Amino acid sequence: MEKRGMSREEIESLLLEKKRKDLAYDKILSSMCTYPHEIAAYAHRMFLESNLGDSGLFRGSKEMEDEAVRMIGALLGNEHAFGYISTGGTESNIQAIHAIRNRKMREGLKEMNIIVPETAHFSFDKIADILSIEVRKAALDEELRMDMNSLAELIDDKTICVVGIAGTTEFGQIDPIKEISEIALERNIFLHVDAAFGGFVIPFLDKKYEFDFSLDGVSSISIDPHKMGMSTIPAGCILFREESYLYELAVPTPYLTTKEQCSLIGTRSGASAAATFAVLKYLGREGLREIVGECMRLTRMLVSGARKMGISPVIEPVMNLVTLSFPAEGVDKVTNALERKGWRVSVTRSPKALRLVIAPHVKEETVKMFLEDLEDVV
Ligand code: 0PR
Repeated sequence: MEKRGMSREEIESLLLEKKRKDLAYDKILSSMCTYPHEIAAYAHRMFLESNLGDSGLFRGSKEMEDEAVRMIGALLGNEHAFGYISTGGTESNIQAIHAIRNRKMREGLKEMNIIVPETAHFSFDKIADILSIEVRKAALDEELRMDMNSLAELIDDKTICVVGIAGTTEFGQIDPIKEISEIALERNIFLHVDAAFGGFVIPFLDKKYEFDFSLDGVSSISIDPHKMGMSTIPAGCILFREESYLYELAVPTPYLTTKEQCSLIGTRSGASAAATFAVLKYLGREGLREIVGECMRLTRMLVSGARKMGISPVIEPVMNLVTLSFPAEGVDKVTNALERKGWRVSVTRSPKALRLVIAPHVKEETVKMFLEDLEDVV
């Protein structure tokens, strides 16, 4: 830091210079995040100083957080679920496993494991590390969903949790949550559903999937307003069916206005809670349905365009995420050529494929331009 500060004008021009180096979302086809809705940005700015870590000081913000949690719970089949607005899918996943780990630890279990599908997000590798818990990876079926036989083989008396993914990071696939829920109930195992990406999509698809609290075996869900919920970053949400699990996370907070904290983070943004509250109130279910409808229309347009060039998707897209197969080594070549044309795309691990997320910032024009460039490249 310099001894003397700079002028306002100098800072503004510095900021602009940096802003120009950030990419605009326009040609980004690799991101689950998008431009926040205008009303979310407005609410975020209004509550910039609000700290939900000491929520007794920010009662309005706390009310908005509670109401956002209630609205999201209702969307996921249980308006009486318990939880809070987190920093995103990673924190929500950590806290779900943390809660059941604490419960089992208190009951005296020493060694524990959880089972996730091979497609699980890398936040579960962080969980293995932070919580010192074994994370077993179940194989996938042909449609890249968790394979139920593999799951059954991995479960033992030290299994405290099974994780199903509703909207996998790489393929946008939905695990057979109903079947997993039945096993979870039968074996009395906690079931966490990672719907960080899919939570704001699946309820609005034409095809119906059972994945939420309407299934009795589902114990907790993570869902991210800062992905398909059109809120600002950072906004995730963790929900538990039973309040007692949330309180497994409680730490006493002497000298604060509240008696305890259940969040992983101490000082935390009331602004994102306000943004989430505002955008969900503004859009309502119809608004969210329209956004998902348009993303799915463009997803189908992209897939049919690719098919006309003889390129097939790895799986028939379930959500607004497309993975395209190419012959060996083709994926890297295509990716590099697309990047040279200004596109930002990503590549899946196994099977290796070109991955495209049709987030709400992707417009019909964008898809047409992309298809032209793809045709050029192949
Ligand atoms: N669970 C699932 C199913 C996810 O897809 C993600 C993130 C998480 C959990 C973790 O969420 P947070 O990143 O909010 O903690 N999925 C995206 C991904 O890894 C995140 C992302 C978004 C990455 C935009 C890049 C990007 O440009 O692909």
